[in-house]
Amino acid sequence: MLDSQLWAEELLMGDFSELHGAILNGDDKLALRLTKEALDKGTDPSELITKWMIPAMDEVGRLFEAQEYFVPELLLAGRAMKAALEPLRPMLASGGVQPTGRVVLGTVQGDLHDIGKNLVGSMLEGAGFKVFDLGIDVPCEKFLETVTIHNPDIVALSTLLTVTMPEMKKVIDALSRAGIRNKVKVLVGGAPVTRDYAEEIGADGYGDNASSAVTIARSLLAK
Ligand code: B12
Repeated sequence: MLDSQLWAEELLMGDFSELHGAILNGDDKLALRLTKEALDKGTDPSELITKWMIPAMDEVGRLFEAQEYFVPELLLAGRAMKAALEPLRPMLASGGVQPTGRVVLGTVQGDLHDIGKNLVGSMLEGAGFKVFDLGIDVPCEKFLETVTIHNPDIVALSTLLTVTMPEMKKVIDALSRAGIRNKVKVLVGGAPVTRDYAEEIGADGYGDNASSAVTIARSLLAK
């Protein structure tokens, strides 16, 4: 391929390594500015998220495991990621379609991670779902109470910590004990969660990213 052709392709795809670096270095102001600039140039929001922003957080996780980063760096990177996602959220959620279903969403008790959950929530909203986001560190009883009040089609549970994975089963068991398990589908996800684990705890669906969350949520509604 000609050099000029390669150059043109690169230009078309955009090089947002500076945004990647801003998140990695926990610079929230720079991350926000670069995201806004990228959007002004007409960059596809999902390309920004999947090709540059999520890989930055993966790299943060790798550095944390390697003990090159510690909790303060995790916090700063998380803050920069959130800042960069802010102008993207309305775009993800602007599907403009009629409500297709109702979802109660939350990060389970003991877990404070919410960046991935928020992305899942925005994508579901973009696909026309009405989302009740209960936030982070949500006790099992709160999920139960909200399901009873809002009568959703789906309860979507997120966790990033291995130690809080059993909380997902606790929610499913509580729904069963309350006699409402057959009224609602349970969708689970988050980095340590696997399809096998989802099956093992009796969840109805599992997704490993925000767009698969939408596909699976739609297929659960069709069942
Ligand atoms: C940022 C971060 C933090 C921030 C969180 C800020 C925030 N507001 O969320 C802070 C600093 C608070 C934090 C704290 C801790 N963290 Co932390 N953190 C991370 C980090 C670097 C990035 C997470 C992230 O945002 N990823 C980007 C998003 C977009 O991806 P995601 O969350 O995986 O979500 C996607 C999918 O999983 C999926 N998904 C997510 N939820 C759902 C739900 C459904 C229903 C579906 C279908 C899909 C789905 O779709 C999402 C979008 O594509 C990860 C490393 C990593 N690479 O994951 C460690 C990581 C998760 N943290 C870790 C640890 C150990 C901790 C601490 C215990 C550290 C400490 N010693 O204090 C504490 C725990 C605090 C607590 N009680 O929760 C470990 C967990 C290890 C484990 N398996 O248990 C990790 C993996 C780092 C590591 N490699 O060791 N952390």
